[in-house]
Amino acid sequence: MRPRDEYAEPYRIKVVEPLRQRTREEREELITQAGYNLFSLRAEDVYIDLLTDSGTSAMSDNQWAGIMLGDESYAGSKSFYHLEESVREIMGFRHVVPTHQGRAAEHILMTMLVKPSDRVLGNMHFDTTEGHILLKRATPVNLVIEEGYEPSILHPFKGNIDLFRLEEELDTYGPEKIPFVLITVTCNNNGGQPVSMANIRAVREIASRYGVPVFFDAARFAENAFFIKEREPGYADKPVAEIVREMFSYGDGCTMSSKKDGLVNIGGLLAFNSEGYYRQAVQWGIVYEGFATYGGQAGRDLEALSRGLREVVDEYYLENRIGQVDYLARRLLDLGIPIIEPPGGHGVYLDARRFLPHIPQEHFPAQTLAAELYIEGGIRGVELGTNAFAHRDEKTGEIAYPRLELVRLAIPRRVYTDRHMDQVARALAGIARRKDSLHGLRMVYEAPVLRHFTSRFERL
Ligand code: P70
Repeated sequence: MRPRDEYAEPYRIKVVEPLRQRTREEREELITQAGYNLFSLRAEDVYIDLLTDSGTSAMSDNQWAGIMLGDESYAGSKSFYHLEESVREIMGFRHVVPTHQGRAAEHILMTMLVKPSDRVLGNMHFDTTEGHILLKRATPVNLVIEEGYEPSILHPFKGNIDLFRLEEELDTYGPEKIPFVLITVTCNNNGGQPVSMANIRAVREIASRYGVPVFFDAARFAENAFFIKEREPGYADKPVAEIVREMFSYGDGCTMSSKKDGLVNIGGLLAFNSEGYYRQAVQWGIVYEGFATYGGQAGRDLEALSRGLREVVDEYYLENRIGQVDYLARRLLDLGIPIIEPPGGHGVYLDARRFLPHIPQEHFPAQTLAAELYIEGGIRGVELGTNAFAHRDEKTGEIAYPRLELVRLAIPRRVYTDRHMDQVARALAGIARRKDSLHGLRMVYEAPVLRHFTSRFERL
């Protein structure tokens, strides 16, 4: 990756969407009305929206042209065949089944292969994946290496699977109880951390010895491949496109939310090498999603995705993308603001525990920081801490707090410039100056499940 000041964005801007920043007084009022929960804000009241990198990408002129050329035929759409060609060329999988989102692809994969009391192994299953595994009354097992849980340990591949634990699981439970291993690239839940090629290859080799297939959650596959090129010995001179094909060559297929590295605003897919898996997926796809050649998407969406998959492996695009995340991370580190290091592929994760050490977990330090970031700069991130992950024991009423109190600043692809990143840094510097006056929040409403989307707070 070249230093950030040696190049500019590898695109120019053809369409713009105006942004307005509410005044500080308005923001104070709006966040109070929203119960200090950023999900309850209207998007137009947000100045820089870093809630998610999912479905928020800016499409290229070539993708927009594809929208006009989308073939809306129910069966055998030309756009489906374009997508199939892209998946074959870019990912190397023979068969593709479109779905309306990533979680729908997970639903189909789990319905095909997971039985009650199975164990589904992975580095760290994403929340929706975990949900679908639990719905099959199976157990999600996270085997990420120990370094993956440590915010300040500098390890180049914090998404790697602990191979010793993998082998132990396979040895204890065997292929009767383990339907497959799922490698999530990059590993979202610990900061968008990459998985190395050596680790992927070793997982494949070990799983094969036990006759267990390997799948990918490919939401951010191109970002993972770029990190391999940057950080793994032997890959510096290999084109990212080749690295992507090698990664997927160790898998039997994948699920994918195309709202991330598909560079589109909606959609997902399943892809396989084997005809057997493909037939099974189509069978369930038809029931839940739609016919095999559209799967809950419009033809134009398939067309845009077929083009996005080709654009996302462009190395100038990836250098600029990952370079922007890195740029924000460096600015924050220079200001002494604690973040997960090294930064991952799709965002910067603030460590609220170290930033606001005087606020105990019961007073929601990460939620406090997220709300203050809105007040200070009109910036919206997402809390990944006590609000999202604390568990209350049904019997004792005791609360188990999560290990990490994070605020994720996810960066949409091709949307904001470094000057927007500078505003994020400026807002955090402003909070740092007055942080001792913050006292945390008290929860005044919570829903029985997935409370963080609708919970409400008051300032302490
Ligand atoms: C995100 C979104 C979605 C996702 C993922 C991986 C590795 C599958 C999916 C599901 C979700 C989100 C979180 C907070 C706020 C808004 C949105 N990740 N696998 O931002 O895909 O959404 O298409 O069903 O990251 O990380 P889909």
